[in-house]
Amino acid sequence: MKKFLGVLAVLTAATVNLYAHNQFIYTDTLNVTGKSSVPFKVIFGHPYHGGEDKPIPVGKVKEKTHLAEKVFAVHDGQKIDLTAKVKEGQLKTDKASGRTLDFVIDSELKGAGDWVIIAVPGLTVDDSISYSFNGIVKTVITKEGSKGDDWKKRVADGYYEIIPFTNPSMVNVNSVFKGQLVDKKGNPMKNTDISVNYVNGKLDAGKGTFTGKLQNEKVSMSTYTDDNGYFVLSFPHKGLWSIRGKAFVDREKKYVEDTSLLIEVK
Ligand SMILES: [Cu+2]
Repeated sequence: MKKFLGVLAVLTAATVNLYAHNQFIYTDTLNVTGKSSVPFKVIFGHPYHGGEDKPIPVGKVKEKTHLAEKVFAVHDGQKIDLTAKVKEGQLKTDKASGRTLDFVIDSELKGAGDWVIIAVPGLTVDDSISYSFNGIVKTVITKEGSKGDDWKKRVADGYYEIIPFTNPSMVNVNSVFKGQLVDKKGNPMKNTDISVNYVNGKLDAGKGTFTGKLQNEKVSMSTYTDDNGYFVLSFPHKGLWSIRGKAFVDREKKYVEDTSLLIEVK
């Protein structure tokens, strides 16, 4: 009997796959030249499943929901607060629908260059596994060509963050992408899990739909940071990918802190 219980415990632990979960910020393209309004969605789920995904509600703890703790953009070294623009949204897949946090950048898009977008959605509880997630999500949009170095700077003081060495809007298929994972104080995080998910379907940020499947294989991968917090990846498909650093896990309290970066591969 004892032996039987032991096996059962292992099986239960194995089904809680914290590596596959991915909370990320989404917009249809990071190249926003010619656009005056860009919609964003903070999404939680398993984007590599494509339209078969069952989204996890963002900003929901038990029956209570909240909007984002903080959302901001950095452009030309200036911080622009977007928190008040956040609204509750939905993502409808072929199988299910789930709560998202939505916002639009429009009047802030004056001029050219890069806008680094950071969202801190706040605590979310995934009821299906009763784990709490506290993530921070990031991306970079570029208008009329990259300008300056906002995109490769540490911008989210006080939070975990992935810092890219290639502009996230200018990554090429099968080329080398290097990034660094830092902790809340900005120190490199060594030997930390980096998991990567392909947005494997047609996701429309404006309509809030996620349908179909683009690829059957090579839609998720993982690696670890080195002693200096660096990691290297190469992306097999064109499209959008979410890179996630699993910064902190407390299995006893069922609590996870992580950070993600959305990139576009051409
Ligand atoms: Cu999962």
